[in-house]
Amino acid sequence: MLIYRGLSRISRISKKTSFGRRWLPSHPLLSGASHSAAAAAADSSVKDSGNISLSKTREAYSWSLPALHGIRHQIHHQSSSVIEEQLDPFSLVADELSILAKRLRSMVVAEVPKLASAAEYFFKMGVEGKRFRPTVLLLMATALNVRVPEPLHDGVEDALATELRTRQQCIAEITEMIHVASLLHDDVLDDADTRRGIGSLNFVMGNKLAVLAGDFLLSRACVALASLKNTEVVTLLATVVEHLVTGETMQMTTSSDQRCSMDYYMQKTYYKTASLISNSCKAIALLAGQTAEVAILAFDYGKNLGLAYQLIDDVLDFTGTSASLGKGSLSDIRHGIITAPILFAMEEFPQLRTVVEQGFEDSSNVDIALEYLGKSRGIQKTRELAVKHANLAAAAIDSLPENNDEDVTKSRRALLDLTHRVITRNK
Ligand code: GRG
Repeated sequence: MLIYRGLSRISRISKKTSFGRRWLPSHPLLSGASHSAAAAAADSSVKDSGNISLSKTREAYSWSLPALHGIRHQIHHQSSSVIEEQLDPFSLVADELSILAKRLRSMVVAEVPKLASAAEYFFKMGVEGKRFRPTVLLLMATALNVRVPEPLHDGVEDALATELRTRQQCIAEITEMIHVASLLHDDVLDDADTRRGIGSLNFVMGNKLAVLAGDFLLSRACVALASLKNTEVVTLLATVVEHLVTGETMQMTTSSDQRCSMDYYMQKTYYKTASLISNSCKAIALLAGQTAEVAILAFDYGKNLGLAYQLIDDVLDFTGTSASLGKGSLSDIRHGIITAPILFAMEEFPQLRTVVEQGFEDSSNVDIALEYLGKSRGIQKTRELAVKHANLAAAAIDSLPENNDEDVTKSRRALLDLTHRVITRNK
């Protein structure tokens, strides 16, 4: 599919402004036809979500998928010319990201010194993370740009465009504050000791300050949100916070059936990962005065990109940067969190369910689960599902109303490029 996609992109790009095309049929190896019923159910379950030291063992279970690697290689090869033609999505918004980073640092300044140093912790230069969300949002803002056909009075058009951009940047800032707040609380709940390559805030300053810093960031996000004076946008982002809390609670309070359900997993994944980016994309569209139809396409892009991102994250937790099973941190399974690769493996090997039900406090159960996973197509099927969602995200961009503006075209291309990067990333 991606091979074809790479080619279809090249032809699309050669036509420069034609974004109205859907992907061509899938490559058999990555085909949706091989999707299990569970994957299909998982997909439909999130359709309406908007409304809604194991070294020895690791060696033994070394897993690889040569055919898939071959394809992946071809994806890179095929699309490299495209990428050369395109600007890197992150470079496209690099200057604006620096402005955003500076503004964020000023937005999280607190009165009390301890709270100030806690709140600014992950906004300091070098520990800002991948900035995936603000990049998507700034690109989306440009991708949905509509030029006023009749120029208004001198300077008025520019002033309006500048004001809109500032309001859309504000959405990116709010999104980052909510994201970092959720990371701080998540690390407390998981008793994590590292984050973004440094000590987690709870590890460095203790749980209490980490929770308070998260609350503080949320309150600053609320103030910024209120300043936009747009109740629909306020509702979207307030719902995101509810989703984050719901997703986290779903993860920590599962019954045995829920833990083994792909529907449940996909719903939780939407709440924990995809809701923030999907609703923020929609907010960008609403602020631009776009139609409900375009706002839904923006939402669909964010939702499917977010789901693809998390599915690959779940693969990388098992494989790390290599394709060998057990090379990842195995953090999810060791914490008893069941993700897509294990759920797919369980479809092939129902006996794995007994191991899942026993839990993973006993590390030999982790070894057994890895053994089943290695014999199954769990990793491959998870990748296939991620590809499917990445393609749905790309299809949303393809369905946007035609626009010949050069900046709009570049940003839409960059958003398409991100759908590719999300599924080929290895970190
Ligand atoms: C306080 C809003 C709030 C929520 C409390 C703890 C909790 C409820 C929710 C947890 C949400 C969570 C941490 C979801 C995981 C999302 C995710 C994919 C995080 C990793 O994002 P990256 O890879 O990280 O973009 P960087 O570090 O690059 O920003």
